[in-house]
Amino acid sequence: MEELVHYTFPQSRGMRTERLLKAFDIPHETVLVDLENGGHRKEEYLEIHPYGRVPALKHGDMVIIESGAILMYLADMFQEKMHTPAPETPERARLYEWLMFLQSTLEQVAVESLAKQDKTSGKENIRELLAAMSSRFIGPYVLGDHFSVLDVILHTDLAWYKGVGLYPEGLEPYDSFMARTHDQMKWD
Ligand SMILES: N[C@@H](CCC(=O)N[C@@H](CS)C(=O)NCC(=O)O)C(=O)O
Repeated sequence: MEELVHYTFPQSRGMRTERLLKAFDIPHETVLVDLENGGHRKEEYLEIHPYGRVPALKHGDMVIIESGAILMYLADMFQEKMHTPAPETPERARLYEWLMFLQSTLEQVAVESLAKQDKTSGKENIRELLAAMSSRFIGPYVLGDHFSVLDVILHTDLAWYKGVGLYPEGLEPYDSFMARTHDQMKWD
């Protein structure tokens, strides 16, 4: 396998890709891009990521950016290990739905509420959206019987919401899901 190089920084969207690589023991090199000191604006990094953000992933000579795209790339590359559903199956459809939901719909609500410093209504909006999506949670893991890429991303995103005070406590199946998947996440 050609080497994987992950460009990231702690407490960034690189957490999503980092957690995925860690949870499934995918060998890779990590390059820390120092967001606090302008490492992402340096010319050498702009050759990796054209608009200077993290994460990015280099696989051999190919570079892919955008955390959601990287997740799907890795999910296809390690299809068996990550229990990625085959294309054109209902489970694959659920995977696409959830990834887009988490990265666009839900993240937008979170980012806006943090920007407005209105965590109370942000948390309530998140609760409503997650409650609605529980109909798409197959169980015991999101896509059914196996711990997959989607469980890692849902866990990582919900852990981030917990960290910033936006996690809607007491909502099932999410509270149980977080407890059930904790060890599989291989937190440091
Ligand atoms: N949609 C992108 C967002 C990437 C992003 O905004 N990353 C932030 C860290 S969370 C960043 O690199 N910020 C540096 C900057 O905006 O200058 C993704 O999911 O990869």
